[in-house]
Amino acid sequence: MKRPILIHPDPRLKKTAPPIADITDDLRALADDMLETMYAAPGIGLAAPQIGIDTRLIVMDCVKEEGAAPRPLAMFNPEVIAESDTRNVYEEGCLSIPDIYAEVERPAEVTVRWIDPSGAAREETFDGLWATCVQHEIDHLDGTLFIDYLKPLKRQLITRKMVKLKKDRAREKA
Ligand code: K1U
Ligand code: ZN
Repeated sequence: MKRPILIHPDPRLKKTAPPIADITDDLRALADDMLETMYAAPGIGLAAPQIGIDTRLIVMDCVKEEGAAPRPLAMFNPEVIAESDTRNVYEEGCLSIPDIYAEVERPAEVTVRWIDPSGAAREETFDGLWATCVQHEIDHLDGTLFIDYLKPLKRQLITRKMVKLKKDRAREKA
């Protein structure tokens, strides 16, 4: 089932989500819903707080090549356990901040540990877009948005745009 995505500003996007104790069938179903929501958006990642769920679950699929097999990942309690000194600048977007893109600098490679839907512990080193995306998604679990890395004036401008977008959307609905 596709879920509605929260738009910034929203207090639920600014919270630190608590860790997951057990991977239940309900959480596996939530991961499936998040992947469906992400692909439909379309996007390359999604974190549970973006659909108003206060838990440490992210999904992503950064396969870009036309015709290549998809690689959906659902990560419970993901954490960065190592990062490279080399850094990468990528123009990021966010499904909670539609149509806004800005350059963000982050470690170029990160090693992430997480629990997969079967309950197994996994570890992998990501680079390129995968590294950018997984850091962006883990940030969501800690209440951080990519605009938090921008200068305050730019962030305020974007926030004002989003307030207007939300008002316009609410008016269209009424
Ligand atoms: O977390 C999110 O809001 C999803 C976000 C992830 C992300 C994008 C770019 C850099 C870092 C993290 C998105 O998916 S925004 C949409 C997007 O980037 C995209 C959409 C369609 C095709 C390709 C990319
Ligand atoms: Zn985002």
